[in-house]
Amino acid sequence: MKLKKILGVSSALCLSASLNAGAQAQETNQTVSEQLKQMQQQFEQREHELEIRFERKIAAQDEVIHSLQQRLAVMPTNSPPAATAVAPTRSDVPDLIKELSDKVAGVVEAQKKVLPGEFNPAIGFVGETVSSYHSQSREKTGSERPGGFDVWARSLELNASASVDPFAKAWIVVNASADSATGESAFGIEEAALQTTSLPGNLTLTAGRFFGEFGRLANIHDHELPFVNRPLALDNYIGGESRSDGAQLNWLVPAEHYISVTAGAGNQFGGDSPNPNSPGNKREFGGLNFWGRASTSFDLTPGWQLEAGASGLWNPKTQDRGGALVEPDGSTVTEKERRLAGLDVKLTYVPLRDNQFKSFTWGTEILFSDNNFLFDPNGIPATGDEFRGNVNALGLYSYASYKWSRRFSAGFLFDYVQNAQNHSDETQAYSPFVTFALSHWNQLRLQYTHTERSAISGLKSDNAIFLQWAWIIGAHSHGWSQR
Ligand SMILES: [Ca+2]
Repeated sequence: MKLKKILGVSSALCLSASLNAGAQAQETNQTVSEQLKQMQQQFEQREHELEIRFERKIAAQDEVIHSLQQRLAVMPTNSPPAATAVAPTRSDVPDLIKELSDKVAGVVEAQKKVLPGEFNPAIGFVGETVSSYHSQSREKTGSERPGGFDVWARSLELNASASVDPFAKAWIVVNASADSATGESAFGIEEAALQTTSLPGNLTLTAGRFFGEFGRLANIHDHELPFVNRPLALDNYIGGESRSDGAQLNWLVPAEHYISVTAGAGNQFGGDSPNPNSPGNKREFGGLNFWGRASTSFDLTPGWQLEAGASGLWNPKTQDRGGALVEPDGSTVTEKERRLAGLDVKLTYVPLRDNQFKSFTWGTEILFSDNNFLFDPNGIPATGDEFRGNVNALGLYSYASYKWSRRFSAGFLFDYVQNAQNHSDETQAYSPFVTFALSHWNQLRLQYTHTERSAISGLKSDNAIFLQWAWIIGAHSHGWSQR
């Protein structure tokens, strides 16, 4: 049974992780206080810089005001004393007054605006190219990219973010991906959302187009993944990134321990292709997607941290997400209700000292899909042979990654997924990878992936090698943090 193999791999990863955890048990309290001290120092330094800048500005303005005052003080001595109460007799006085009032207006205007680019958002660009070799052709792997040698500008991403006002911030991410035939890259809006910053009760509302919170890696962009490709279970059950047009409310539970609870609703959940949500002629309330997540984290020792979460997604009345899928025997499967649950865990080791040079991550997510489908054995609608039924399917991914120097890290990813439409169709993949960070903004990754597919899928097993190169210019709000 394949499940046995999966559990073996997962528990081996877990065992080695917990052995390391015991060894690091002494460092914890010291680490937290050092981190806090560091944060406080950074904050104070920033505050100090701002103070200096502000003081310089004020000093410059004071100088201008002082010189204007001096000129004003000189003016009455040139005029007869009686003239001060009546209209000025000298012909150039009105001109001088106008000049002075213009200068004062200029100073007032300058005080209103501190920096010329103050209202510009922080802008950044990410370029990502994936070069690969696949041993099988596209029709045998089911991929959108060709087999053999390929170079793909997978992600060309422009992002901008700024404060809207004291109560909200906003960001936008537009992304293009090169077409395999034409090489053309058309920009599409991946995210454009507003997030409150000052709601009472530890609440944060996000609205617009954004990546909804589900599990650990569904809501991050491709180039931020800790390995080259999105886990198979996320691609199959969510449909790539967890994009939605809607709203999401987060509540940071006011307890000493970190507990975060999120709930959201939106018109879709998952990328637009290849999983478009058909809106139908008149969408019911149940035609929307509803999702939620609760997560928490624990400090096992000063260096070791455990994060755990549970997520759920429900689309009570799916029209036909992804359209009617035609099986090899001519029958069709149409999704009518979508139900997905997930459990995730991440164990990280980040030492208090030398944390730029050394770290360890073990992450696992298990997904349970239980969708309701309309099955049509003869593939011809409304002939009376159609019936409804549920399909249970299980998917998971588990990876461990170790960083041993500022630039190098390496890891292993295991993937397993049962097709959401047919759980007898199983796929497994094994991917060792090495990451070389030239700098924080420039990163190379080499990965080998062996994929095993069931005969029932009509696809073949294959071997592939990937070289991923990603770089960032300008601001980047969602950087390469430890995932
Ligand atoms: Ca039929």
